[in-house]
Amino acid sequence: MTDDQLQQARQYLAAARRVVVFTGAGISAESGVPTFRGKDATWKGMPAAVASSIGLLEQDLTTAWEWFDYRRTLLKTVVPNPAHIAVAQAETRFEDFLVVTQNVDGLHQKAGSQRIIELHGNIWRGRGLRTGKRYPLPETPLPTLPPRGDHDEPLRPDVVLFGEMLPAGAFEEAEIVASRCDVCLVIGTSGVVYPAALIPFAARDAGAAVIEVNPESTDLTPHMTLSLRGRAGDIVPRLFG
Ligand code: BJW
Repeated sequence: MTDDQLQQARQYLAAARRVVVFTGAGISAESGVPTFRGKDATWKGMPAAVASSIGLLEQDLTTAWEWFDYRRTLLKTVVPNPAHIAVAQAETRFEDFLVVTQNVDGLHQKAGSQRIIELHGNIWRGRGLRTGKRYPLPETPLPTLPPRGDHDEPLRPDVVLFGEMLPAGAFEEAEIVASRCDVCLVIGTSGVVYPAALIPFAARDAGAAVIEVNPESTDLTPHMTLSLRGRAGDIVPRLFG
């Protein structure tokens, strides 16, 4: 990233009234949370994308929970990094500001962000297999797998697995807000998972400046107004203020 690129990004933000911050696993990488498509993204020999699939959950709910509770245990001690904190602190400086995250780790909330759409759910909740009722599940490791809700109903993790629908209305609301923003920051996502990856396109197609923060080039890079190469924790705090 050059100083010129950083200055341009800062100018776009200084002139903006409405901002959408679209985040993926990379924003949490510097907190110690593994990404999905990195070289170490396997568990018991399975790629993360297989462990996080509806196929595994339907076949073997206990093994699916072992994967999620393993991740919950990793996440328990993890804290927001300077990128999450800078995003949270920027919220009140704009007329309209929304975080749209693909992450299930809850770190934007921990950093203090108030307006968040979680497109892929939250790992700290369970959901009834029969009723769909949601339960907070802060304890990890869980005493029994699968955990159970009222009337002994088995719970599944309240996250969106491959092949599943996103929570009702979440994508639609994010798309509407993105299509009205002046700047969309795209932080730490490979942009390969749909429909989430359509959010930056909704912003761009409506005329917003779309600014990527990522150490690597991604599928989204050719469609960006600006791409800032580097780590979120280094770059994001320098974008605001
Ligand atoms: C840094 C950094 C640092 C590193 N700083 N950056 C259209 C076309 C093709 C396929 C489809 C399509 N529409 C739907 C599909 C199918 C499928 C899909 O997208 N497949 C593609 C992969 C091919 N989509 C779905 O199945 C979705 N559902 C759906 O479409 O429903 C409709 C339907 C229903 C039924 C039948 C048919 C249709 C649901 C997708 C759900 C995704 N779920 C997961 C798991 C969540 C639970 C869990 O946590 O386990 O969500 S998968 C995983 O990927 C997770 C993430 O949120 C998501 C995105 O990954 P992300 O965040 O981008 O992470 P990485 O690892 O890919 O990238 C990290 C980036 O960070 C990299 O670029 C690094 O360089 C960067 N980085 N360090 C900044 N320090």
